[in-house]
Amino acid sequence: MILYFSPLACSMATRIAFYEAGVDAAYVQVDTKKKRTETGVDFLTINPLGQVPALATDDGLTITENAAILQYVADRFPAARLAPPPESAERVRLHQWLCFIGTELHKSLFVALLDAKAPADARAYALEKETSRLGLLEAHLAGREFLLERYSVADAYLVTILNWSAVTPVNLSRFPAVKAYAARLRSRPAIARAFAVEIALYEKERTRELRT
Ligand SMILES: N[C@@H](CCC(=O)N[C@@H](CS)C(=O)NCC(=O)O)C(=O)O
Repeated sequence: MILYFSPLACSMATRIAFYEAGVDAAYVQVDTKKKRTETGVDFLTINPLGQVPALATDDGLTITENAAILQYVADRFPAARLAPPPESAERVRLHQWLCFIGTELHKSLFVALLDAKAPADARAYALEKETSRLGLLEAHLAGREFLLERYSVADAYLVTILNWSAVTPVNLSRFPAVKAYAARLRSRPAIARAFAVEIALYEKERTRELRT
């Protein structure tokens, strides 16, 4: 299995899922600005949108979209218990949280704040979503360890996205349960390992960009 990723991007959630499941996947780094893989392949031939993550499976599928990839990985390696059983009520909740993270947090709140080329109005509009979106999460996470009854791929995705608050005006101090959750999850071995690997790759990429 090959994960096409970019350091510290949303694709890190799938790396975390692989580490949790003890899967020996291959990782191919993508320059999402140039749309090329580190091996020189035109990434648009793999994902026409040029976005990570993309997952090439051993049986010949290419899957895009975090919600689909994360559930595929969880179902492919059920012993790791990264998702509730298919068709259970908890599985519906997992799907709900994956969609919430992907649309309400990742796209609505964070994308404009991470894009240096986004107009000031777009950034302000995005930041207006902070109170309602993170407020909902705050109410849900107060007194809970994970998004669901137990750890799942939704937590891997959420901790990846919340990390972006460090480089945006999103202020987690206003949401103490969310802040504590993110700090707690970051000490989970698979998550700490994924962060260590991807921070090193991110810094390497930045150094290379500054030199060129
Ligand atoms: N809807 C996609 C969005 C993926 C996405 O936005 N990926 C970002 C990195 S976090 C990306 O590749 N951005 C580069 C681009 O949009 O050109 C998903 O949920 O997987």
